[in-house]
Amino acid sequence: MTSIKGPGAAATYDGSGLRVAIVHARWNTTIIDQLIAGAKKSLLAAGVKEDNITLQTVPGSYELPLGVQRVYAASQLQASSSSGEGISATDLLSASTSDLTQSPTAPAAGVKKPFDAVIAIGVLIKGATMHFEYIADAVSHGLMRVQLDSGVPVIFGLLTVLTEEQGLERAGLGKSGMHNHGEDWGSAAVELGIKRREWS
Ligand code: DLZ
Repeated sequence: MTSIKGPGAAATYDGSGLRVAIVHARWNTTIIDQLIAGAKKSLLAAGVKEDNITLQTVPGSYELPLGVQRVYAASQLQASSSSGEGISATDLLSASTSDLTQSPTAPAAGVKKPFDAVIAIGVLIKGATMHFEYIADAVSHGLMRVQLDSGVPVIFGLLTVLTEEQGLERAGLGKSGMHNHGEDWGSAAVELGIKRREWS
């Protein structure tokens, strides 16, 4: 019997005008790398230009909410400045909370606009202590908070798995033939990036 689980029939969205950031943790890299590849595959398939996909890393999943918040704030700052250069440490540090809540404005010619969506990717694997539960809870709430406070779609790419095998399966590296969940996250970023504009 085929499973009824999953995101439902795929709709097609034109991502050619979108800018997307992927902020990922470095713990459990084998799984993370595959999830990033899956997300990028869907973004590119939807027409998002390679140039408009930015990768940023943080040490572990616990750092994801801050990473997403600062990367998005820095992109807003760049859009309102005239330089349009890549995200610098100075941009990240100087972006204020008010930068996060500004409504999107048209950037000057040649300047990159703020990200239309951010995908947060991390892999938490349960250990012998309560560490997993605390981080999973904090990161889930933190990412939702950034999303609702800023208005930018934050795609929840945090795997909270009980075993390494469960993580490998969800990255499409297992024996069961389960698909790479990163692909779903790329598609979700495109859909929400487009819909966010319609909802603005
Ligand atoms: C410390 C830790 C542990 C034990 N496990 C994971 C994990 O499975 N996945 C992950 O992304 N990060 C883990 N970390 C690191 C924390 O997320 C965080 O980076 C550190 O506690 C420093 O704040």
